[in-house]
Amino acid sequence: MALTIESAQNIFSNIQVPSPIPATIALFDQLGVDDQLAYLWYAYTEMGRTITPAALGAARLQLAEGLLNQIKQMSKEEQTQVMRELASRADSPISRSYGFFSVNTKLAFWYELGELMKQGVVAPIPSGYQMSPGVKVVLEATQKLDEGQQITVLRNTVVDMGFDTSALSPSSSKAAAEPAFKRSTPSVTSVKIEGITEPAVIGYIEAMNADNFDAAINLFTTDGALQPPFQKPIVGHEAIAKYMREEAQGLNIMPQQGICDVLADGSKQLKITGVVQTPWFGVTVGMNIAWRFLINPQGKIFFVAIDMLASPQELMNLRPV
Ligand code: 45D
Repeated sequence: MALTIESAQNIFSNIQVPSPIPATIALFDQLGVDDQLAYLWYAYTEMGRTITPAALGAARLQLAEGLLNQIKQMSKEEQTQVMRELASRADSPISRSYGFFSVNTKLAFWYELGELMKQGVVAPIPSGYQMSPGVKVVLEATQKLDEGQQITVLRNTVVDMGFDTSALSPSSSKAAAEPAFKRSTPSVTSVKIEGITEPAVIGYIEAMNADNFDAAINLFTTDGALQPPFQKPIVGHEAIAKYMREEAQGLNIMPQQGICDVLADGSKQLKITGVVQTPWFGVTVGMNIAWRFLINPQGKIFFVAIDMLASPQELMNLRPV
């Protein structure tokens, strides 16, 4: 029987617990634009976890510098207007430029803007702003999340901002080369996963921890797919490699335990849980993650889904009870 991505997406789905992250973002999406900006300011400044600026690097800041310099020269009212354009995904020059940024450049841009707000160079909240009750609802929902979930909400709201450039022809965008993320902590080298010996999986984790994406890609079938949290599968070596260069640099991946089911045709389904750290927050925030692998009879990765766990208890619950 040929493997299909549709069927692979459903492996181990009998035990998946819905993540509270999309529900929190849905609440955020219902807020007005000024409330969204205020929410992000409170959520970011009161989260108690700070970004590791060393992770950014000068090369990445350079990509956002043009926009940041324009904003610095504006009046407070104009600055507020730009932020409203970004949050409402308006079609304006700055919102378009932002829309072409990679995920990490978007985060670097907001990190810098946040620093300028703390210095008083940029207005954090529009003058005369009155908070609506909805902001409190979203903040309270956010406080109930664990830290890894909180930074994922922040990340996803920032990624969704700006004009949606996905339908614009790639030739109109000058996709800048993705700068390297400096690792703030040494990468995890010896990988041991309780219950798992599958070479493709061990090799995948080791390669990802070394930012060796070529080695990771070579473990996939040519039609293989990787499904990031809350996203559609990314199919084929080239697309997966591009995604990894943009979004998987500098991760510390620490799988803990897993299960492996061997099917009649020799293919294998594995579920592994563990903790991942992003270079943005270093060792201070651990995200609880599951990987669901489908390995073909030849030992190649046909599919891997990366899921955010709903709770730390899920790290242990590998089988239905
Ligand atoms: O609007 O095996 C202000 C894959 C106010 C690859 C602000 C993976 C105004 C394969 C505060 C200034 C990658 C899928 C805004 C594994 C305002 C694989 C600023 C998983 C917006 C394991 C806000 C990786 C700011 C994972 C500065 C799960 C917000 C990685 C900054 C997850 C937020 C990484 C930041 C995450 C969030 C990173 C920096 C969740 C970073 C989050």
